[in-house]
Parts: sequence; structure tokens; C-alpha cells
Amino acid sequence: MSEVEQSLEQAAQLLCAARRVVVFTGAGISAESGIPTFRDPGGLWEQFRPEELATPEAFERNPDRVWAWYWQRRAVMAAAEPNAGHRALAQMEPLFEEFTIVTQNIDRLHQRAGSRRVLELHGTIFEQHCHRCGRLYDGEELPADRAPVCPVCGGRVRPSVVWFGELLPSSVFQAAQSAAERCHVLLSIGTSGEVYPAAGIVWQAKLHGAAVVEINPRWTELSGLADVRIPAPAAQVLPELLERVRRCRQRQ
Ligand code: BV8
Ligand code: ZN
Repeated sequence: MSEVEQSLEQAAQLLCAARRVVVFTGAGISAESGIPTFRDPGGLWEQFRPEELATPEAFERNPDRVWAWYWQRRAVMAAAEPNAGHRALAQMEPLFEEFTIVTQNIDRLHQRAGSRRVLELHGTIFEQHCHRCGRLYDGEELPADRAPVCPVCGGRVRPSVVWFGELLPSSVFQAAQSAAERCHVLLSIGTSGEVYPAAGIVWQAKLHGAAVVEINPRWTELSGLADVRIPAPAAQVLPELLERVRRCRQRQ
């Protein structure tokens, strides 16, 4: 039996015995939908430095440049389709008493695949708000190449994502922390585990006794925490994992 087969079987057994599951996802789960990751070779951060574009200082310094970069990414994400990994997770949800997706992604592909309980730790690219007064703006009538001026306060409109140096939405992060503390298994999928406090969710689950399964073709900052590592792409592994959990649920 190959290493992937063996680790798949181990992961399926852990899930079969679990009632409460957290799935922590990063850019890697959307890679097979054609959305570039951040830190893979050729990824986003190779072309741009995060501090140049994904910080409030960058936006205050050059709002149009930051806005245009996000608007271009928004178009890529809007044109992308959920892949077999997103869809398998959506079909896993009803097999458990609690199944919470905690994502760092801003592309809404989990929701478009049908997942109902999704916590977006870093916001979403499909919403915008005024950087000064917080007023929400619907995406349709906004320009592509410059950050609109808020007619209410004269501030600039920005994407509703969490930038480096910004706090995560507290109610979302608290819900993610409590799900992590309660879960029996945490799946960490497609994340390098380099960004905090998001990656702390995996530590929290581990420290509260959960079994940690990592699905990632590469070794990461979180691999040392994993009880089981499945070194393969998410869109290949997750449909397999779904089938095995379905079969074991039928035997129960
Ligand atoms: C905070 C949204 C408190 C925007 C993102 C100095 C000052 C202030 C803060 C800090 C500082 N120094 C460090 C920090 C903390 C900082 C941080 O963690 N920095 C890191 C880089 C060291 N964190 C913050 O700033 C956070 N806020 O700390 O606030 C505070 C406040 C004020 C002052 C002090 C503290 C906010 C962080 C949120 C940043 N926003 N995104 C946008 O998207 O543009 S982060 C960005 O990285 C994305 O959200 C992304 O999800 C996240 C993590 O990356 P990954 O998802 O893991 O993606 P990556 O490319 O890295 O990895 C992909 C993986 O997939 C790889 O392992 C690859 O092998 C794998 N893969 C590839 N293909 C597949 C696959 N796996 C499976 N299947 C495949 N097919
Ligand atoms: Zn405003």
C-alpha cells in the first residue's frame, strides 16, 4: 500500500470515529481552481511583496495601486469554479454532528461548493467598505482601476479583507477558536501555516486533544503537529476521503 493510501486509511478511521470536525484551509485548496497561492513557486508573493500591497499603510500610500491589484484578483476568483476538493468537503458536512470550515481564503469557493458553515478569518474579496467610515459598498458599480471615494466621508473604498497588521474579525475568530477547542479531528488543508493568529487554530485543536490530519504535497510549519500527513493534492484526496467516511458511516 502506498504512503498516500496508508495515510488516507488512517485519516478515514480518525474521521469515522469523530463527531465534531474542523477543516482549516488555505490557498492550496483553491490552487486546482486556478487561483495562484502565495508562497508556492510562481505564487503571488514572488511578483509582489505583501508589505507593498496587503497592508493598510500600502493602501493609504497608494490606494489605486492596491485597489487595482485586488480588483484583478477578484476577477480571477469570480471566474474560478469550486474544485473536487471544495465539493467533497461540502458533501462531508452532513456526515458529522459539527463540521466547521475555518478558511484563510477570500475567494468564497467553499460557499459556492455548497458548504454552509464557513468562517472567513481573513474576510472576502467580494465585499468592500470605506477605509475611513466603514460604510459597506456593493461590488457591482465600482471601477477596476482606482479606489472609489466614499461620498459619505471622502475616505477611500477598500476590499473587505484582513491585511497584515490588521486584527481578524473578533466574532469570527472566537467562533473558530471554540470550534477548534471542541473538535475531535482537525483537517489542515493547503496551508503553509505561516500566518498568525490564523495558524494558531491548529495549535488550539491539538492542545485540546484533537487528532490533526494535514493534506499538503509539501512539508509545512504545521507538519510537526500532524498525527497523519497525506502528501497529495486536496482535489485528489478529499473525494477519496469522502467515500471512505461514507462507507464507514453505512457500517455504523
Ligand atoms: C495580526 C488576506 C494583530 C489578504 C492575508 C508585524 C506587524 C504586524 C503583524 C505581524 C508582524 N509580523 C508578523 C505579524 C503577524 C502577521 C503574520 O502572521 N505574518 C507572517 C507572514 C509572519 N499576521 C498579521 O498581520 C495578522 N494580523 O497579527 O493582527 C496585530 C495587529 C497590529 C499589530 C500587531 C499585531 C493578519 C494576517 C492576515 C493577512 N492577510 N490574506 C489577501 O489575501 O490579500 S494572509 C494570506 O496568507 C492569505 O490569507 C493566505 O491564506 C494566508 C496564508 O497563506 P496560505 O493560505 O497558507 O497560502 P501559501 O501560499 O502560504 O501556502 C499554500 C500551501 O498550499 C502550500 O503549503 C502548498 O504546498 C499547498 N498546496 C499547493 N497546492 C496544493 C496545496 N495543498 C493541497 N493541495 C494542493 N493542490
Ligand atoms: Zn466613508
